[in-house]
Amino acid sequence: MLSVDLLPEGTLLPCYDRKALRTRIVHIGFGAFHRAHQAVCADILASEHGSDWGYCECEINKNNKGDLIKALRQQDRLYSVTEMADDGLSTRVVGVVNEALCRSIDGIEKIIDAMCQPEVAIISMTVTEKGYCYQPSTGQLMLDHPAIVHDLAHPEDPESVPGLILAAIKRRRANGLPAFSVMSCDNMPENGHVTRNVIVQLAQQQDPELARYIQQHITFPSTMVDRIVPAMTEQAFASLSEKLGCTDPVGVECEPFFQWVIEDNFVNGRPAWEKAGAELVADVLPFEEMKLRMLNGSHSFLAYLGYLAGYEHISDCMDDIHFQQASYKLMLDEQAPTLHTKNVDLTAYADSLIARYKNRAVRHRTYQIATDGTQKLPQRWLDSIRWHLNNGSNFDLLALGVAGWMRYVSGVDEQGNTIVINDPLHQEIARLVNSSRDGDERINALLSLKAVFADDLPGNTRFRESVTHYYQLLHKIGAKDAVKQVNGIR
Ligand code: NAI
Ligand code: CS2
Repeated sequence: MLSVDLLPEGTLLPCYDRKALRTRIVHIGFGAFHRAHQAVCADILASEHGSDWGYCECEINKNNKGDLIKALRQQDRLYSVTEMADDGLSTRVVGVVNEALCRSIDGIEKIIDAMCQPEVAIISMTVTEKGYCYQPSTGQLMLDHPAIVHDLAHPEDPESVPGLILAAIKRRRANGLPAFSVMSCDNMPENGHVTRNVIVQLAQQQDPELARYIQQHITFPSTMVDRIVPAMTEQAFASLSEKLGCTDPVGVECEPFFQWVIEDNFVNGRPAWEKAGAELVADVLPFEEMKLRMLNGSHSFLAYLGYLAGYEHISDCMDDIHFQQASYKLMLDEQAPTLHTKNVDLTAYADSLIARYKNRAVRHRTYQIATDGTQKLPQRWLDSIRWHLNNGSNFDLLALGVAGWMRYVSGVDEQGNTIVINDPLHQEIARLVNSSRDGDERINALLSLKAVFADDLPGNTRFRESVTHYYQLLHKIGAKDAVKQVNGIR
């Protein structure tokens, strides 16, 4: 358990009156990222600027047993965030969690009650791309998603994120309470639009009048969020305990870098995030596109090919000069030209990303980044590939990435070991893989995943030929040499 008295000298402690905090943001998804990003920003505001914006943290997944929330409550809703640089570390104890709820302990009713407290002005979330129950290739709500099917039948007992937010909006409206803003902090392009779409589409199925109310009264600001926060492994917890002098089951480690760009569109007030380093802008899209394609796009490239090559961490990939150069070229030659970003030095941005990837103190596993590929590929790679197909330009590295993903989800690594595929569509993927022979048949089978490749890409000869070429190359010479070869010719 976190014990503030044992923490090393220099640890930043919440030096503000925690009792004065008010729950004004309800956050869904108390994962590693939120703990190290938005909550830290609120903590800086409370300690340095007298902010009273506190959080109610919620875990709504049915299969989440609530260990984390229990641990958080046991340590007076305090937890630590340790920033790790190659040349040292610094820890802060975050104190802005005012309440913490978990469906399996408290029930969904308590969570809806929390969202309907009069002072709540913002609902935010970090629930991974799959939490939105949408089709990644189209952005549309999946009406056949099991959680959505459930929520349509039982709107008062929601299981999905859109269903939960809708239930709270409905109740607030019925009780005459002011509207809130709904802010996604997940890695999706125009994450505000995605969130609005899924909630409005769900409302339309239940009550078109409620859908109209949402469109008129609720805002869905988009955000670009950036900080590398690896999942905490047993090993990471053990090394964190050594650094802290006590255990912290809620603690996280992350890189020092922090960026948050927020569309300034809130109906019921917001914290002065700009005082803690966030940028409030009118249009987030150029920032999101840049980050998703250059950072997340190169991350996914390193994840699939690096995993196949036997590299456990992103920093291990950086030790291979060909992987380092290939990811840099992917950023600048194949992603940068597709962007609408203006007045940003993209070469400097790419340089800074490589420097961040080299940070050995951050143990960011390729396997972690490789999860949920079906939810990530469209916005990280496929929109850029469409751009190149329209412009007649080269996309060899992106095609190698797609081939690497196909090779990876085939479920066996280059040494013949099983790869456990972690993806919401893993059953569908396994069915396609098991019913196809390796080679062209496998490629065709995986390209038939409409949620990923939509209707256009499977029929595009240039795309198919390029992916097939690199898929064969991966089989022939393996990921390490394939990356070396493609890096050499570009
Ligand atoms: P995590 O695994 O620690 O937390 C995931 C959270 O999402 C958990 O609270 C979980 O309960 C919740 N969740 C997952 N599926 C859900 C569903 N279907 N319905 C409701 N809740 C659900 O992961 P982490 O690191 O917190 O990342 C979460 C998301 O944050 C990422 O997917 C990404 O979109 C965004 N992000 C993460 C960064 C990182 O470096 N970890 C950096 C930038 C953005
Ligand atoms: C990563 C991101 O897991 C992934 O897919 O690419 O979580 C990445 O670490 C963050 O977006 C960095 O801000």
